[in-house]
Amino acid sequence: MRVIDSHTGGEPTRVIVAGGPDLGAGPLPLRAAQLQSEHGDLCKAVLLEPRGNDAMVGALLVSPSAPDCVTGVIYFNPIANLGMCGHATIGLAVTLAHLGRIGPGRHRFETPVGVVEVTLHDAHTVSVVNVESDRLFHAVTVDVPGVGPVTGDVAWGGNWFFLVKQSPIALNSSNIAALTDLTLRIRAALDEAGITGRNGAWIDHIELFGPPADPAANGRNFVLCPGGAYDRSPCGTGSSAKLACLAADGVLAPGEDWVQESIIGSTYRLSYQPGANGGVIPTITGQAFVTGEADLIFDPADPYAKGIRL
Ligand code: PYC
Repeated sequence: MRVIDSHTGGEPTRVIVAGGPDLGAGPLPLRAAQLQSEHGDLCKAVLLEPRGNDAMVGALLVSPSAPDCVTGVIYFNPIANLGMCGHATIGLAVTLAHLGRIGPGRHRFETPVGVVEVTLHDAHTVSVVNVESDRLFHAVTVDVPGVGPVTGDVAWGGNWFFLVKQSPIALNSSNIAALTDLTLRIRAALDEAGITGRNGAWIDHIELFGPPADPAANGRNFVLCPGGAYDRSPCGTGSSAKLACLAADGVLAPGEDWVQESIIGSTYRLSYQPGANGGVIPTITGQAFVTGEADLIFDPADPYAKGIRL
């Protein structure tokens, strides 16, 4: 299997460019479900240690069903598929440019949750116009064992998020273990209380906000990803959910910029336009860098060929 690795604001992406499973040519959401149900072990083997790490997001390139798209793509993490993934879309654009498959300008990628438009500004800088994002619930309070009541919004940005405006723990890198513990507890409390996204969807990402370290930014975040890793980048879909909340609160106007800083200090420049269904159409601009090209080997004699799963 041929892969190209990159990082976007520190968050890794592994694009499978050859040797991935053949999912045929049906509707993309069905092919994504098939990837998870029939090739889940392979997805884990691609991403987990010893080949990768649990922060890594995989991107399987597939034929698009929409004729004007350069590619279809299914994003996955070590436990499941992602609907969309902002950092991985920026990484994918830079990877396709590295391969000479796209040049500067606008391109469309088809994801299982809709088509996203990508503008490659230069070898590293990419803007992504994401799927329409919206806030489903405002100011939901959950009782978090060992912590107390925590209030946040439930919003969609291509994945489901619970967004807490004021993190009870300072957002600095020395607190990453404590922030991970807190967000895992919040997610368990949401599960326990039966709070979900639309149609019972699991809220698998938890996002905490606080003041930025750099005064040029508008805010800092910490994002828990589904497998328990934290996002090194400001999280493209989480930033989209944040824009939906800022718009719903009347805090940010259409076209106005918002600079979102991650827990490691990397940034995205964000803005939105009103969506057709009452939400927002986010634009996320960030930078990615290719870090490697590799042929992955899955040796049947290797006791950890399927990845280390503890
Ligand atoms: O950038 O959307 C994102 C993302 C989701 C999970 C990790 N990164």
